[in-house]
Amino acid sequence: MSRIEHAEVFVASPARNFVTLRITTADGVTGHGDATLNGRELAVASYLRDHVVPLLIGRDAARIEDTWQYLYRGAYWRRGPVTMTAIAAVDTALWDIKGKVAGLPVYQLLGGRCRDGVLVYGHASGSDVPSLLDDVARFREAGYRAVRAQAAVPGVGGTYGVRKGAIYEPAAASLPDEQPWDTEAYLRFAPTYLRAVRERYGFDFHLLHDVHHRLTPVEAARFGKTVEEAQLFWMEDPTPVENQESFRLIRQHTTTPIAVGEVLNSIWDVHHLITEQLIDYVRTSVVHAGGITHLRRIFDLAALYGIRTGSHGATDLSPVALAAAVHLDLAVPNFGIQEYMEHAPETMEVFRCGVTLADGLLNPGDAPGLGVDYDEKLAARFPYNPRYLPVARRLDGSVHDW
Ligand code: EZ4
Ligand code: CO
Repeated sequence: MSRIEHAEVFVASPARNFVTLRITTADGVTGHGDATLNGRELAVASYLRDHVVPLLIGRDAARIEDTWQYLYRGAYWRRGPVTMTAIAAVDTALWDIKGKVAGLPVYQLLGGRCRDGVLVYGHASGSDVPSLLDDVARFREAGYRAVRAQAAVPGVGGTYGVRKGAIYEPAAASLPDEQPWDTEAYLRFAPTYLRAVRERYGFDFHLLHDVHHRLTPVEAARFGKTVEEAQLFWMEDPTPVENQESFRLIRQHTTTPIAVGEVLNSIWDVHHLITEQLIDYVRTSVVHAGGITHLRRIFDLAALYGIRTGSHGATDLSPVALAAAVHLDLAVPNFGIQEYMEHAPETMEVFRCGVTLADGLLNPGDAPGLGVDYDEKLAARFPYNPRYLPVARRLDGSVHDW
């Protein structure tokens, strides 16, 4: 038996903030887990340092499921992004350790490969339609088989998903940026650029779009219907997800596939969406939905209903979360697609990660465990940098979903 000897929480900002858990066993084996919750990082760091690490010391590192149950049920207070991200970090680190102890990559422990590689989509965006079209071409030339398209709504500043520099980063190093939102302008404009992408480049690649919770159910139904001719792979988060039943209305009006789940944290948060077949892709992630153990449980439930996976994978999920996602994506039968954004060079220097991209597919490599190392000495040169995600306001000044 290999006992957990210590566990450390690192908070650093190599290009952006990441919270990373490292667990070390008495035999000197280390495992890493991502614990990053964008804009609320220190809450998870404290949950781990102050409440979870003392429970880990002396535990058998091999008992992954038992540790998950102990942390989940043992807290009494359940679910929610802070709790589930903290449990996820422990779970991911223990899978990493189990792989290293076995001398096997984690996907082998999960049942082995179901596919040759993990299909990803890249994020094309533009400040107008011509620049979006150029960006789509850039991804196609780089070998991507699937591209998400987002463009700034004319006359409305701050539309979700438009990259300013080389790396997309919506969180501001200040109080939250307040961005205006005009639903009617978006509903008029977004279908025109999705159509323009298809007119220019045809249909032999997957096209995706993220609505980012901005519409009401009936607006989302209208949007889905309007864009049917663009044959989207999915429209993502068409409406806020708290009311799972509201997706039935969207479903009744359009065949545009629906993807939901990046802000959800547990199987109970998606269970109605799945069992009522109200969505097509479940977007819960390793880091925000309880780790590999719990995400596998969600994916298995989804498989019963013909729903495929499409995990969240923006740059605020660290390379540890990306590697864990790729191992799981490789091993589940109902994999759909994986979101992928390139990390900044500073991030990749701190997290040395074996995941590679070729021909639009990711592969995790065959190193034992997750295949990611964390250089804490280098990380210490990038201190935590408090940042907030933006807040959206309607034209009348009232708060909207960002
Ligand atoms: O806005 O991860 O599909 N991807 C997304 C992301 C989220 C960020 C929030 O931290 O919606 O870009
Ligand atoms: Co999204």
